[in-house]
Amino acid sequence: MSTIQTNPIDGQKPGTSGLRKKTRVFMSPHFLENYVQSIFDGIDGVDGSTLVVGGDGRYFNDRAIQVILRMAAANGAARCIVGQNGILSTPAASHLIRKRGTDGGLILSASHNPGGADEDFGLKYNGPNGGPASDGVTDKIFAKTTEITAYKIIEAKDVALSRLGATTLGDMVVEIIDPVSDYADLMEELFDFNAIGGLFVGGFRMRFDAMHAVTGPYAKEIFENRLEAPMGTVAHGVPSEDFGGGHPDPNPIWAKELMDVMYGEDAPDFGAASDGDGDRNMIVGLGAYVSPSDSLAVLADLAHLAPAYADGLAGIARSMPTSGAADRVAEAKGIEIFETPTGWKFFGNLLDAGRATICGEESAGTGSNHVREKDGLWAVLLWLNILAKTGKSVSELLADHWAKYGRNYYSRHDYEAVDSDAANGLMQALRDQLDDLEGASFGGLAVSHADEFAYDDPVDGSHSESQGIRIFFEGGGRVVFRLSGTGTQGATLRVYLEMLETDPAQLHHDPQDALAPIIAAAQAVAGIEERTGRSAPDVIT
Ligand code: VG1
Ligand code: CO
Repeated sequence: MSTIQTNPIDGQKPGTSGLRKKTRVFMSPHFLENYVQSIFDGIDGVDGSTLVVGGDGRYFNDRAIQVILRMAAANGAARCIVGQNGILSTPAASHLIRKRGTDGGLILSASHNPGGADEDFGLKYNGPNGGPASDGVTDKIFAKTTEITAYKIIEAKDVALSRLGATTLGDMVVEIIDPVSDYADLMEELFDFNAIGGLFVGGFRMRFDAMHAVTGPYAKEIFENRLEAPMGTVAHGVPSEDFGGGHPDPNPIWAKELMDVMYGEDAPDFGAASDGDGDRNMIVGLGAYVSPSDSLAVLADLAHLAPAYADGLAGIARSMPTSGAADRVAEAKGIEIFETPTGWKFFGNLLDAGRATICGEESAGTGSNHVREKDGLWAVLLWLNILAKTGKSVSELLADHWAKYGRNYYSRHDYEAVDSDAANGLMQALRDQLDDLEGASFGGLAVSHADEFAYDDPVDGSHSESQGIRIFFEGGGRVVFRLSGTGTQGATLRVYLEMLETDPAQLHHDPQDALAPIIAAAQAVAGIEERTGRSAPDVIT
């Protein structure tokens, strides 16, 4: 074993979901090693521990895993459970951590960010409950990065990641497992596979776009093998190091090919996609794109149609920028609704405590208490289970939902790679004028309330500040301003726009049209163009 002297790494504060950097940063001398040692030290060591290790298969995934394994061995870990060829989707990793009762795991992914030598890489630690490290643990890991002086690693040959079974590395056991089977078994327990399979027997057609990312093998096993959907139901199902040169982000912009199919001639009945690491989902029916916030609300409303949720939900949790659609479902059901900061780590305590059963984010993440991550294929299967049990189409279910609860028109406008000082200046200016906003009017919309979101965890009492600026308008509109914590270049300003509509005659507009007054008010109140030099967002979802 070697102890290698090193120096602290500057400013490597993990963001919304672990540490994300340009791949070349992770590949630079000692960088990955320093961060891995900081994780091990931040969780008080891994002596005698069992860890799950796997990633989304992007460029550098396999090399990084070899380094992590040699370091885990040097730090005294007893066992690492690794997905074959280094592959594990994020929800599958979360499930394995829980199922095998391990001390946590390391997940290698930059999620929906592109992959490749000149693109993005990421690494995060998930704890024994299977969920992303809490803010407290993340702070400890960050503190270690600023004081690290040495890391431990053994010298050894590469582990053959393709060979199933157990081998040893130093004194540590490395167990290579099939990344798909445990996860597919779990899905089969949660959902009514007979009912869903019946859809396909009846001629129901679906297209699942794996976007050249990690869900390909999972989707093929679940849809084409276990549910016997026709071969070819899964598109772009072979994971590639650079996601086929694409941007594995399941939204109408980056999954345009799927949108074109679903809105084209001879479209299938149902379309879905997932992201780089398999935790996000996009749902689109025949000519009916489902916004993630609506998806959360519909799934929460009808989850009892799936066996795992037949007894109802304990509560629903949504991130603050997610629309209020789920709130009215919770109200109608008489169950608790929680509003948390952005990022799945904030749902963990609520799920562990049995307070929430289903959680979701506006960024195409939905999940439940079956794991401690959002789960793309889980959401697709719950939709299919609901379609099978109701016999309705996606557009019928949406229409029913809006008729019953009203429609929260919703959109997110992203301004990417903005100059960091300009973005911070914009946020600070908003912060400074919060007290003066109440009662002020922007393009005819009066502000009813404005604040900066902070969260007190109802389970452990921890407090998180500066989680986004919210401006509420008279009549049910809202805009939220927030800076992304997952980008790797400059700052990304996210502007979340929402408007509640309950008039039955006004439920079928294009969201951008319905939101036009809110969009104008958002631009006016924040001075987006003056401060960032951008006259339009880069991505509208
Ligand atoms: C984004 C999303 C957030 C999500 C996070 C991780 O964070 O807005 O909702 O939890 O990505 O998603 P940010 O800080 O860039 O807005 V992913 O699929 O890692 O795993
Ligand atoms: Co993801």
